[in-house]
Amino acid sequence: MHRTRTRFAARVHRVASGIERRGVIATYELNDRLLANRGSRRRFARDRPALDSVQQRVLDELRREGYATVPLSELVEPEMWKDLDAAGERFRTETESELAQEREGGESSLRRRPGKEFVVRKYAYGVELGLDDPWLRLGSNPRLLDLANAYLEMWSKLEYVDVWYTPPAGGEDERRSSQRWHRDFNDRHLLKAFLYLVDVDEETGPFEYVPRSAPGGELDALWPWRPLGDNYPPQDELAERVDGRAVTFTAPKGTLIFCNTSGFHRGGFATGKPRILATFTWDSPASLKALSERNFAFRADNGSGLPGRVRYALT
Ligand SMILES: O=C(O)CCC(=O)C(=O)O
Repeated sequence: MHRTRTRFAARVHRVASGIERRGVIATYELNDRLLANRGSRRRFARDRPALDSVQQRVLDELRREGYATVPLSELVEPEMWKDLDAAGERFRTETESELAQEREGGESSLRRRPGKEFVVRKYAYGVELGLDDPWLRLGSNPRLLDLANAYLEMWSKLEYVDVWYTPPAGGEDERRSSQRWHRDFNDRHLLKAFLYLVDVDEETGPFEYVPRSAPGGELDALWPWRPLGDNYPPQDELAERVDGRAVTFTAPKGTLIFCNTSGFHRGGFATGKPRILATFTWDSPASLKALSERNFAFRADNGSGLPGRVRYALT
């Protein structure tokens, strides 16, 4: 009897989660084709950003390969990079002092996410950020936002802003979660940026990417992106199919990597040195309606003077 009831409960659970999945997928597709994204495409089409030659070069490469890199100082005022560099150093010092406390068995307030404990995060989820935050300012900076919008061909939403500290893994550790090849679940209209805050070499867990694997690219049929799809393929099979075409981003501090991470990517398997980076995600309003959740709430202290596309990205 008990056995029968357990089986019955498992079946109910399976059917219920199947229905829930179908509901999430339908909500996403409806918002992509008809509802939320239609309005954001219209807004973009009414007022297309004029890109300068640096932005245009990045956009062309993104469209062709799914990624592009640029020194941040070519995109924003040198003063802004100086402030971010200093803020990155402060995060490093605070994190390293708390990590030392943890090693000695003391309490720490370091933020980590279940399932991806190897990354220490400045914000994780549930923070309130205003434009006094240098990282939010960068994620909503019109030079970056115009690029994201031009790539996605819509007014995008800034979904995620954070700074990550990844200590070197222990000698016995194997690659876990995002250290393994995967497609991001967030959206088919997706752009991420990673700003290296330290020099990243092979021992620092560089970001890696399979060019042209995002939806619409030559390799998009390899375990294709689907809403709520299975986004971690068998790793050996993927490596075989990719056949050495993956790019490894070893690069100096201050490098900004733009990337459509609905294509295959992995990274953060630091072996010898800690990796510190800031990361940003822009995606479509449909994603926020169905597939993803913003990690911050925008505090609009004096937001009334914001350009429309910046306010849209943050709210
Ligand atoms: O840490 C990395 O280099 C990869 C991160 C990643 O997979 C992601 O942000 O989706």
